[in-house]
Amino acid sequence: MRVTLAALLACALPLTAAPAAASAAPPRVTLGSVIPAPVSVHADGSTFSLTARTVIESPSSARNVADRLASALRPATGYRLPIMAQAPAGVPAIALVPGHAGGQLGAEGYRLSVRRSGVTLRANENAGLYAGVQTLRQLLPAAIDAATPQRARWTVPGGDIVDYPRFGYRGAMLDEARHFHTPDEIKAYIDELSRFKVNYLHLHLADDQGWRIQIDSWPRLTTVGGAPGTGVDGVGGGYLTKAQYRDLVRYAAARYVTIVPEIDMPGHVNAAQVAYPELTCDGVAPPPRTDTDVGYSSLCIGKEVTYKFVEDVIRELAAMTPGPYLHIGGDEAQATTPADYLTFEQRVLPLVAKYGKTAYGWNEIAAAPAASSAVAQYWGLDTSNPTLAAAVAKGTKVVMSPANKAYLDQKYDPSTVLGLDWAGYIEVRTAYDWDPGTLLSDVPASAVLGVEAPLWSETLRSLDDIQFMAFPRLAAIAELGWSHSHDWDSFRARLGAYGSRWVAQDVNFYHSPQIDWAG
Ligand code: NGO
Repeated sequence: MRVTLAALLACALPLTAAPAAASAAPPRVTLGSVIPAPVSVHADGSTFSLTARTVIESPSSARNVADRLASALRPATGYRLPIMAQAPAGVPAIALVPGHAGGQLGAEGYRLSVRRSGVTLRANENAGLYAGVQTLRQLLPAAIDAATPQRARWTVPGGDIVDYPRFGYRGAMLDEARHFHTPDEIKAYIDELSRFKVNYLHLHLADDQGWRIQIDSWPRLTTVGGAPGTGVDGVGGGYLTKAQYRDLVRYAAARYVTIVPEIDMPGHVNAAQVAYPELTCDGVAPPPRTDTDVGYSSLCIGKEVTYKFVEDVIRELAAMTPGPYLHIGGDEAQATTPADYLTFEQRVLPLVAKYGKTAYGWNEIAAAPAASSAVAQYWGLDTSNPTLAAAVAKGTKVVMSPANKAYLDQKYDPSTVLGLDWAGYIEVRTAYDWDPGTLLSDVPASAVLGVEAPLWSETLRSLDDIQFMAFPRLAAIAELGWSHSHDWDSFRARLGAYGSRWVAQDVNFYHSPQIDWAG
């Protein structure tokens, strides 16, 4: 069922007649109607009303969060919501209180208290205040997400929430190489994923079809590798300039999202070799590729120029990436012999550390001893992986992206037009019903940094396409990363209510038949 904005807004109007049918009733927002599920929720039966008199109280140190909160609430309410250091006596406030919120909350946790007289949000760090703001947004009626003023009663259910994440790494990945997505599209995706407290965005910036990030010392990577027509089926093309990348890093950081750049190697390098034929063993440029085959290209492991190229790329990427991780791919190196693969990884993994970053790669890197100080991203279909387990015993950390559960590019069911199906169909429940800490029987939960939901874009061109595949499954993966509890019936009910928020934001999403979409 497609919920229309008109139906949704009708639900939010206080003066409408009784709903015509039960299915048209507005989802009742309770203190627990939040995705991801908070650690503890105690409703007290009171209600806070956001009105034209409400102010946002914030010290200057939390100004960024206050600005984000105000800009989230102003469009639909039409209220001024001024930000001030101290609310005048008797004026209802949403107060942001950074610092000294208790060790249990860590950097990203928060305490939200909603009373009739006002709302108080406490956290140790601004990241925690921002997480709390996302919770508060979900406690208002869904019409709060509309872009223009709505006539509604803006109430928040009263009580207390204490919340902090299960895992420190909660990621999403977007493939910029198969089809390029513009900075504005990436920003729109960041806006949506940060609502679910996702805190890392991994950008897959190079593959066989295209190269999507400016590297000054190798300019043809983008002038050739990012030229028009360098997408799957010859559609699209484009690349991020350094200025655009830095702007994205800043935009993400203002939403407490850290960018993780990936250059895939030693395989998935056809676009680089088209631009620079010296990166092949015979020095002959291969033809450009716009099909979706994998596993046919390899850097030339025995040539010194390979390592000059790799080091230049790593150095330039590290210099514009404040986050801790730099992803060097390493998957599907079928065109590299196993011995060459080890030679390559033993030399390249330490280069990432040389430029001050933690090396991160697909789980194949676990075969190399140098991966003991790296992070390996598990993308397999199995419930054990001896090579990864052996690396973990020596120190490798793991991010879980099992392709048959966490891959957002896989079709929901056989009728899904977009997407691939090599890992199986992934309906919402399949995306939700697993535990990142225990899925791999030979990897202890203590080695798992968290989860990531990759979105490969062989079949995806527009933002609409991205949203349709990501939502609602990204919400499921985000809950696995954040929440300490796991309950399908509860998630299903909260997701059904959340649908009206995507409607209000005009976000395209899959109306899974597994969910009762309210509104
Ligand atoms: C695989 C492959 C990618 C594909 C993707 C499609 C990994 C890590 N390597 O995942 O090149 O785009 O599947 O689902």
